[in-house]
Amino acid sequence: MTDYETIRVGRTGRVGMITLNRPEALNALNAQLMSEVVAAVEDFEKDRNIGAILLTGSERAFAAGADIKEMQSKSFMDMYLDDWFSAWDRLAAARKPIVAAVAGYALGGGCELAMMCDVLIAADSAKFGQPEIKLGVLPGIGGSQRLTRAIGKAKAMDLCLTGRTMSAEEAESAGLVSRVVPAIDLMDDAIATASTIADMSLPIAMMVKESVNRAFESTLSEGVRFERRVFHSAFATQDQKEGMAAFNEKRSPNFGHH
Ligand code: CO8
Repeated sequence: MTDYETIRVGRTGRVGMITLNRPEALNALNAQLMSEVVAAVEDFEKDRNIGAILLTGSERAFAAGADIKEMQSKSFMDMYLDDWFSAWDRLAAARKPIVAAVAGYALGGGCELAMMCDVLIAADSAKFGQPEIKLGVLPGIGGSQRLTRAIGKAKAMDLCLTGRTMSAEEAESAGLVSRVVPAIDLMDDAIATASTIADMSLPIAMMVKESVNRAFESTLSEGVRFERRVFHSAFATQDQKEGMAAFNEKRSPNFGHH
């Protein structure tokens, strides 16, 4: 397995695990961490024995944002020519489901990273926010778009314009997170959730992710049409035959992921 310096990578069953690991900087996202996370995700994407990815940080911080020390002295052309942080788009484009397990700070790029994932499980200690405005910048890896789609304009404006943080409880009632669990249960819950997804048929789970995401990128009628075509194509898989046979035979399905 590749040697990484800013993340830890492992697997449990069919779940690929990525843990952000820059404790000295509250997991601030620097360029190295971005390349390592993206490389690890892309390795899991290619691996047929992986059905879902779990991304997490530490108890204190999922990630406290993009690395301010790394960015401070950069010029407009440094950022523009390098298309700084555009590689995160490759994580957002991952086709296998990604579960984010968030404890502590998920601020700025950390909140944006969590929002690129598909199922967001928050510890009751989690704090979300887009405080970039306090640094004289603004969200830069999708926050102004994904947050607004997730929680609506009024709350997104409030968070992005004041830079305040939002508790896990508020984030759940606003629709940002899938569910909140006691901090002590976070990893067990997130692993169980990722394992449940990973044990579903892989092609169908990928189709589900693609179809739900379509809701953000198309009109309702286009999205419904897309879903219908994907639904029809599910009947080309062995897993559809197995899933429906198992139901009718009153047993658990044994998906072969093809
Ligand atoms: N970048 C770099 N270092 C950080 C960051 C960060 N985002 N956050 C924390 N650290 C470092 C601190 O500097 C400190 O290091 P040191 O011990 O060397 O001084 C260490 O982590 C511990 O942090 P604190 O001592 O500050 O810990 P506290 O518990 O007192 O406070 C907070 C925790 C409240 C999370 C505080 O650290 C904080 O406010 N951090 C910054 C949060 C922030 O503003 N995040 C947004 C960053 S900008 C961004 O994310 C833009 C994304 C889009 C980029 C797109 C480019 C195209």
